[in-house]
Amino acid sequence: MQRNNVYMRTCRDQEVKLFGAPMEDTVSFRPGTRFAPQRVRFVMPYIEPTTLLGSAERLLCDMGDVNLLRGAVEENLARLKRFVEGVGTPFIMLGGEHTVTLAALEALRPDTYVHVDAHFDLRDEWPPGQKLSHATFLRRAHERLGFYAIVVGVRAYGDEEYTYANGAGFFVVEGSNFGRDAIADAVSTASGRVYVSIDVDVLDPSQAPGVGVPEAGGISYSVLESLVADLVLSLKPIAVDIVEFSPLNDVSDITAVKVSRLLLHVAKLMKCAGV
Ligand SMILES: [Mn+2]
Repeated sequence: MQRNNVYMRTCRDQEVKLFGAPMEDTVSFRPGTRFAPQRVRFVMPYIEPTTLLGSAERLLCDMGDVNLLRGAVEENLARLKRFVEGVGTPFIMLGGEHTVTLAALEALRPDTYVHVDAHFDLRDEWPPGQKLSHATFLRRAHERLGFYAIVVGVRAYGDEEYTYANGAGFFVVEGSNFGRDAIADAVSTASGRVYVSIDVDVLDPSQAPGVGVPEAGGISYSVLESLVADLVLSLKPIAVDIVEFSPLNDVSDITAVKVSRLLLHVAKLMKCAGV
């Protein structure tokens, strides 16, 4: 198992394991996601560890970043998969581009996958001619693993993606004006071991400019906070990831503070859910 030994430490039972997956090898628009774990570590000491469910102080155990290469997609996914197999659930993985989720899914093989994202990431090729990228990873994952998926917040996609999601029987909660009833309906269809992936671009770009592929018209941070609470408390996921934060595109840490707070929120929820 390859790790960055600078941060590696043994985690206590009452802590939630966190590790960075700073992979950025298939970016099609704005670069910078590989710096996300570093920026979150920079911001974290300065924000209060307060969540909707009380303090998350000393709840996270930072295991550092998985040691990756640059531009080696398959090798990096193999390293991430080995790391996930070794680290054991539950954990929170901080990307990196969304492709890192493919490695976690291959390692964990959940029954239900929850995709919170402005995009489906279900292209067959993106850019045209490229089979494996941040915009195709969910299609590759589903072809290989065949899980059931719940998709929340999609608002920017191609027809082929919607068709694939329908054909695969995914539960889709589209757009940004869904209510808690729609989420309750979606959650009621889940079964077995659940994995939750949160792409920060589900937020409106005015609230989260620091992403690789911004799309107008997203949800607010407070909606995301309550959505994630509903998902984690009812589904008790074995692991959660937060991906696509791009510090190079952030302004005044607007996105960095949200990702940091979301991280604390997810850790607290996982503890409260008893996962
Ligand atoms: Mn995505």
